[in-house]
This record gives sequence, C-alpha cells and structure tokens, in this order.
Amino acid sequence: MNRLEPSASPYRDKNYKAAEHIQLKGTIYRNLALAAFQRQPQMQEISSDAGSSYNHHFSRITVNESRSMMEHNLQDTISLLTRTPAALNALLRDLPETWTFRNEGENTWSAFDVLGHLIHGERTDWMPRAKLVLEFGETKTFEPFDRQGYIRHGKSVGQLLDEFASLRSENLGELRALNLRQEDLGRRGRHPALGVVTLSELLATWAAHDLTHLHQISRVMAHQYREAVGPWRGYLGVLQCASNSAPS
Ligand code: NI
Repeated sequence: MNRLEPSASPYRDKNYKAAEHIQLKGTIYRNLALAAFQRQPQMQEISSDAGSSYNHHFSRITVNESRSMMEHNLQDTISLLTRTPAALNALLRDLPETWTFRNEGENTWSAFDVLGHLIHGERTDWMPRAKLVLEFGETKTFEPFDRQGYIRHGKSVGQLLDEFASLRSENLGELRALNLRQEDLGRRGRHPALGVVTLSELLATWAAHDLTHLHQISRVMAHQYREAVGPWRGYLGVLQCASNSAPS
C-alpha cells in the first residue's frame, strides 16, 4: 500500500481493516441508539427541573420517544438510501479518470471499484438478506458477502452509476412493499460471522454502509492530490484519515 498516512497507523494493516468492516455491522445499531439518547436533552431538563412529580410524565415521554425512534429509523434509513445514487451521480459522472480510476496503492479501491462493490451489495446482500430474515428467521444463515464480488471490466463509470441507481430503486420498492411493522424490525436472522442480528440492524447497516463508502470515495479522491496540496497536507483531515472499509 502506497499510502502516505503516518506509518504507525494500525489501519494500514489489511486484517485490521477487514475486522473493522465486519465490526461496523455489529455496532451500528447500538451507535444509532446512543445517538437517539443523546438528542433527548429536553427530557433530562424536564426531569431534573420539575422534580419527582414529573417522573410519570418523564417515563411516558421516554416510551413515546423510543417508539418514534424506531419508526423514524426505517423512514430515515429509506431517505438516506434513496439519495445515495444521486449523490454519487452528482460527484462522479463525467469526472476525469484521474479522480475515478485511481486508488490509494496496491490492493486498494478506486471510486470505480467502490461503485462495483455497492452494485454487488444491491444484488446479493441487503434485500436478499432482509427477505431471508422474514422468511426463515435464524434457521437459515446468510450467504457470505463477497466484498470483491463484482465485475468491473468493460464498463464505464456512467454505466455503473445507472446500474446502481436502477438496482437501488428496485430494492427500495421491494422494501417499501414489505410494509414492515415494528415487530418485523425485531425479527432475527443469522449472519455467517456475526451470529444473530436483527432486521433493524441489517437495514441500519445498509444506510451506514453507503456512508462508509461515500467517506471512502472522498478519501481515495483526495489522496490523488496529497502531493499537489503541498504544505497544506497537514491541515486536511481527509488526508490523515485512515479508517474505512476493508479493501478485501
Ligand atoms: Ni463495503
């Protein structure tokens, strides 16, 4: 890897990055729950300022907040998932290949490779797994996801953007058609490496996975100008950032 980040970074180790990618899937739901808790300062004020007579009121708000958090999660997930193809399209279509086909060194991905990976996820990961959870629960283990499982030769960035947008639109149509209820989101499935996971966790991970790779694309593209920026390199966080998905 010809990365120019500080050499002591543990993220340079391929296995570490792979472990981190897997870990994301297990921790994202808990992180979302924590974020939801952190955006409840009003509740804490009500509780501490108004005294114990408001305890009942406080717990009622907590329950309501918890319910709306779950409902909003799915809506928020769909909102994000809907926008990713347009975001990538705006950034990458017709961009010079300097930006889209260069990577960070041997065995790393270009923006083009990331698009291929996202397409593969639409085909084999998210909705197929969601349907497996709903149909078989924990009794049927997900097929392992091949992170390199995409064919890139002979296609243009524009073709991959079109393919991704089309697949995402189909998948979101299927997701909406499922009319998932609260109890459905708690249904459990079995991941080949992580063990038992919920449908809610799977869907939240779908959205966070988009963001992970948007982050990665930004980093890979900025890497192309690591020398061109001269002394400003130290000011640019994206050139110091090493955390991202595993390339393998
Ligand atoms: Ni990924």
